[in-house]
Amino acid sequence: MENTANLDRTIVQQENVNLLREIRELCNRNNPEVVFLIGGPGVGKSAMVNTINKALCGTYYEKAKPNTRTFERFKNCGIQENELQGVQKYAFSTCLHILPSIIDSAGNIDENTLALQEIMELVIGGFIPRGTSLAYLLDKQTHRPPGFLSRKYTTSNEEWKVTKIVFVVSCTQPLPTQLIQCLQAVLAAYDRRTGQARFNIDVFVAITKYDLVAEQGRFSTFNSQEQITMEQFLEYERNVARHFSVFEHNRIRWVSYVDGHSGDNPFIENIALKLVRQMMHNRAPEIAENTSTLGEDIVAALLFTAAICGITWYVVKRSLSD
Ligand SMILES: Nc1nc2c(ncn2[C@@H]2O[C@H](COP(=O)(O)OP(=O)(O)OP(=O)(O)O)[C@@H](O)[C@H]2O)c(=O)[nH]1
Ligand SMILES: [Mg+2]
Repeated sequence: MENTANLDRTIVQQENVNLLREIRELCNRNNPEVVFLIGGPGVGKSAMVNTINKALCGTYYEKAKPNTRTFERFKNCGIQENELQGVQKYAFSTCLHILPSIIDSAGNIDENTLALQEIMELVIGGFIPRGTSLAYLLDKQTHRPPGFLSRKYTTSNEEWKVTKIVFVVSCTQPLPTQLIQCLQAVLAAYDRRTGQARFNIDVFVAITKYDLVAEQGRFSTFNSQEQITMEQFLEYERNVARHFSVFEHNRIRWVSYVDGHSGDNPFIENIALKLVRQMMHNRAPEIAENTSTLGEDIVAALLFTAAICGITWYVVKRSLSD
């Protein structure tokens, strides 16, 4: 039994080396992806940042702190070059700047309001400076007409425009259905002039704390009070599928490094590396932008004709008076 477990571990370790190699190959591009973690309080967003950081740099650091209250940015998964160890050092020392950047946010309560939609839009557009408190933004919107923050934050940082979203839910907490609708409303927005979608963003759902599922048999569970059964987990997964129209491969069963897990765990890192690989795949190309509508084309043609007539009239008039 123990031999089988060791064999499994060795196979996964080897697979992780291959994943690191694949991720390095995916670094052959110009700009890093920007991944925005959205979810309710305490679902494990910050633990996820730290786990990705560990899987990609080789050592565990608590980069993202618990009880997040602000919007925090982790450039290149929060890794500094001098932190890279072993295989990871070999893989990424020359392409660290292409690894995805991650935005960790304060947990959102389960609501779908215009105020929250505006905040999400601004974060996605790269308008909210790092370190800005979510409570501050919500407070600013109180008693003010919608659009106040859009007038306050007018400068977008290209480097922080979101390209991928991971909606983080915990299998031990109720699904935040209002928050899901809030995000869906934001992503459904389109340019009223051109009819084109405003955002071209892939959405993934990470179901965290999979280690708390009693029968999963791969991860040790330290907190038996919070445990759920596999049947409950599968029902949760079906519920996620009902509320998100994401394909199965965009749903991830996630486990993070937390206090209970000591030492390296190749199974945890396997999940993290697969997510990073998915994050680094190219998005579907944007439809070529055609900003002019038929009405605008007609107006442009009329203006052009008027200008030609004006010039001709001026030339004729001058030649007659000469
Ligand atoms: N068992 C288990 N616990 C986890 C996992 N991920 C996070 N936790 C625990 O869940 C709690 C909340 O984790 P955080 O990462 O701080 O959650 P968060 O979503 O960032 O929370 P806020 O910043 O408050 O919104 C902590 O006690 C973590 O140790 C996991 O995969 N398994
Ligand atoms: Mg947090």
